Amino acid sequence: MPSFVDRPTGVFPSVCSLDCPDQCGLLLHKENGKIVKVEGDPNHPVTKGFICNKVRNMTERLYDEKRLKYPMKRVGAKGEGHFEQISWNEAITTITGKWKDLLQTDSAESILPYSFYGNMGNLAAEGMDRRFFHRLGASKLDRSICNSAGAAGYKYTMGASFGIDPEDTIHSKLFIFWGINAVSTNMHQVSLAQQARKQNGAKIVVIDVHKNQTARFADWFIPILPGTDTALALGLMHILFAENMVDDSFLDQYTVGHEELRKHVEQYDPITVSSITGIPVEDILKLARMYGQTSPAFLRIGNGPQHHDNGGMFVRTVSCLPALTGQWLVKGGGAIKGNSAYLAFNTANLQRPDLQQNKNTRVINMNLLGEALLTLDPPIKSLFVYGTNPAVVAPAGNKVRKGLEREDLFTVVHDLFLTETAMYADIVLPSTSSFENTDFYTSYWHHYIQLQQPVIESYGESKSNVEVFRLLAKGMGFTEKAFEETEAELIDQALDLLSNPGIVQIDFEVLSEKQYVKAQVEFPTELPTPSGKIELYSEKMKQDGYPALPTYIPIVNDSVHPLQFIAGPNHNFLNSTFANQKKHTRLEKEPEIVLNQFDADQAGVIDGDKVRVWNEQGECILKASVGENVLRGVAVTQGLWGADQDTKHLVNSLTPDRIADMGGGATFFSGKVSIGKY
Ligand SMILES: Nc1nc2c(c(=O)[nH]1)N[C@H]1C(S)=C(S)[C@@H](COP(=O)(O)OP(=O)(O)OC[C@H]3O[C@@H](n4cnc5c(=O)[nH]c(N)nc54)[C@H](O)[C@@H]3O)O[C@H]1N2
Ligand SMILES: Nc1nc2c(c(=O)[nH]1)N[C@H]1C(S)=C(S)[C@@H](COP(=O)(O)OP(=O)(O)OC[C@H]3O[C@@H](n4cnc5c(=O)[nH]c(N)nc54)[C@H](O)[C@@H]3O)O[C@H]1N2
Ligand code: SF4
Ligand SMILES: [Mo]
Repeated sequence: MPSFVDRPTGVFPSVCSLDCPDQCGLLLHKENGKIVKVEGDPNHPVTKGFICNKVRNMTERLYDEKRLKYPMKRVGAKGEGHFEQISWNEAITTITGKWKDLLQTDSAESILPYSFYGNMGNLAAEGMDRRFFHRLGASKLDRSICNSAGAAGYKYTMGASFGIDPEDTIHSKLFIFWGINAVSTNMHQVSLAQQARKQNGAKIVVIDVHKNQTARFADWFIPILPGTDTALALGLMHILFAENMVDDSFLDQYTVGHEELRKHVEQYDPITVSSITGIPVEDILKLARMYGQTSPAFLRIGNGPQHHDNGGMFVRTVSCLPALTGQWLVKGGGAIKGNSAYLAFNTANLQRPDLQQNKNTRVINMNLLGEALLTLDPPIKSLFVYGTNPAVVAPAGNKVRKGLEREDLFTVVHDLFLTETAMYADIVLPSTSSFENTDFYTSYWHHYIQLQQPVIESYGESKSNVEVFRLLAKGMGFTEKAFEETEAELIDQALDLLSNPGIVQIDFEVLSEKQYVKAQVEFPTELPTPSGKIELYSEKMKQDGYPALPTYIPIVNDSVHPLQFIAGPNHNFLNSTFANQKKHTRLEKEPEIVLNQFDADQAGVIDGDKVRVWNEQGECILKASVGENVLRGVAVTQGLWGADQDTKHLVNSLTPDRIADMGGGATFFSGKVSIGKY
């Protein structure tokens, strides 16, 4: 059987490689060697043939004339965007030559890899690259930009990222979407909720700082003040205990510390919680009773509230709720924050930490990129960026861009496009798209492992991440077999993990035959917490310097600026991906700032005005959308617009690079701004 690449025409199975929980099964329609249509795979058991508009329009991106075709070197000033074609040989020789010099003059620690999940393929995102940088002895990156505060918080309560199987939520009678804009960011969870609404009369509640697309689809939208969700969760606990809506036998059998918690939450009475959260007392009571009396009740815990100073504690707290009501034992009840622990694979086999030259190498938090480039001593002298676009997505963007301007910094960017970050590179390398690679994918929401085999030829001279790191290893003179292994071998090594019996039957061959396989996994009977139970009280937290019981700690408020600035993602982009495709930007029109009528009046701004948004870090110019879609004191914008359109659209010029309470997480949403008519 010829490979998919060798067959110029046909329909081929694939998987979406974007950083999205749904990880849809796809069908790629090919004519004359080109992909002409991207569709959902109707046989995929969870995503069932439905995909988002972003990816239905993927061919616009795949064959965008702006795609990088060959390696280039910089000929103009950093950030100016003047480059000249070079060969792969020259590119690899230049990079490895520079790095060999740095190993002499400085140390391997002067080199920093900077990557994220632009392609969720495990080999692309955390495979050969890790092997290479381990062997090199480079500084390590703490990849904390997305969900690390929340993951750390969830771990204190539940031990690891175990939630319920989303396929079970079809049985749920109550869906609480808490700080997640699921219509845009987890559309198949919304389809399941919609089905449950039809079949069981399920109710859908959205708790958010913004009346977003998901709030409009909900039965009940509860607006809340930013960063106060922990107080709301504690207030719900107060009522659940006070009105005897808790499951005592579940608490006795499966949890630690419920008596302490019962006492502790007495202070979070509805009046106190209302004054913190901005939610009327009667709504707090109504929500607690709805949650306490509906079964199955499902919580979808989003990424939004954990992008605050107190984000770890929020997730730690909210994930105690299903234990109070015993919902974990009801099919369709419980919660999902993330489900990555079910599909845990053998990262040691894949990433080979045994190759590490320097086990004590420094670790740099990716949220502090600007700070690190500008102030670290010994300095970072070389940066290798792949699968991420920090000039747009990293917090404190003006610092990041200033750091990237450093003349003595040797920057390499591997991407499909000349991104805002690549504009600062000394060497730019073209990347294949995921449809050109072999890789395996593990969703962090559903329980399926999926395979991608190359469907089309590599675009121009582009190369995959795996290939690039193989070439760099060769250029550095690394001779270990680890750098020669094939993609199929890497996949087999990664899926070989006896401690996760749910995946043992899955390997490259099985995946090639079936395309997607559901891991045979179940909610663990003993959780990986110190006690093996759900820790309402956590001794471990106490040791780590946190309150042992869930506690509301307000976000930092040391700013003179009046408005809490929430700059989240939008519907038609995937972070900054697609912000450079015309079709996608046309659908989004232009970046807006959503204001409350009261705040707009105060600033003399009317709907549709161009607004200057500023703080001590920088400024943006956004279009005002005035009304009642946010509470007073809150300003929301959506979309990581690029500099392509206008450098005054870079919303991370305004976001703080403070580090969240847990996991080294980002605090994108805890910043403040002022506004005025432009
Ligand atoms: N279309 C699309 N889909 C995506 C992405 C994308 O860019 N576009 N990005 C992907 C990635 S990497 C991720 S991490 C996920 C993120 O997807 P989500 O989990 O949906 O997270 P966010 O969109 O960051 O924020 C969710 C909601 O939290 C709200 N929020 C902010 N602060 C607070 C608060 O203090 N309390 C409450 N209750 N709500 C608050 C925001 O208004 C927003 O509506 O989506 C993934 N999917
Ligand atoms: N203000 C604000 N900032 C945010 C957020 C927010 O809500 N608000 N969200 C944050 C979150 S949750 C996240 S996860 C980050 C995400 O931020 P990023 O990880 O930077 O995600 P993208 O912007 O999608 O950029 C991914 C890049 O990887 C490239 N790429 C795709 N596939 C490959 C490949 O196979 N190889 C290589 N070498 N490159 C590839 C794409 O072309 C693209 O340029 O942004 C964060 N930034
Ligand atoms: S971005 Fe999400 S919803 Fe869209 S196709 Fe990919 S996995 Fe599916
Ligand atoms: Mo993310």
